[in-house]
Amino acid sequence: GHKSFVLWFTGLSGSGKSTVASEIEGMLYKRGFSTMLLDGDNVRHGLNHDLSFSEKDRRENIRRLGEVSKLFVESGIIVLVAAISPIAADRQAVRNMLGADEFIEVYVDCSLSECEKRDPKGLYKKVRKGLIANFTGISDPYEVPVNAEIVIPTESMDIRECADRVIEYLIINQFI
Ligand code: GGZ
Repeated sequence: GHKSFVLWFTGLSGSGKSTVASEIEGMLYKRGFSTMLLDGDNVRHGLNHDLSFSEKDRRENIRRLGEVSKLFVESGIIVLVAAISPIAADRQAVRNMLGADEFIEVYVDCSLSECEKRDPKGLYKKVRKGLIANFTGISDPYEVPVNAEIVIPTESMDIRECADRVIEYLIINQFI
């Protein structure tokens, strides 16, 4: 069988992490692979419902997503994680925990102005009204990855092209 791994999608709210991850999950399914998609926003309603958006709790959010990913990887499943994961050191900690050959960082690259224009959940509007504090990219930091294995520019490429780029990476590097 193949070696399992984690595709870790990082990027701003509204950058397209969940959309691209779920497109890729569908493509992997068609190729016969078992997958698990962990979405930060969803996991925060269950396993991580005790966590806020403070720096400390975001770190704990990422740590738990990493630990859960590791369990799935050990069972042979391909894991896709979509979480803002704004702090480089927190992403690096997951990379170290998993082993370099099991962690594929995917930077979902989209400018703040485009994310704000999309505003799929109306969150940026609320932020501008002063209703949400510590919002990533506006009143909270986002550290752009400098060592991501894959960069997908969701502003200039459509979802399908972005997903294809990731699948190509996996094939070329013999992950699938
Ligand atoms: C950032 C926030 C915040 C604040 C609520 N900052 O685009 P979404 O809505 O669906 O996804 C975002 C989600 C972020 O959860 P993560 O677990 O991915 O974040 S992190 O990795 O930083 O722990 C957004 C919503 O929650 N949201 N408040 N203040 N995003």
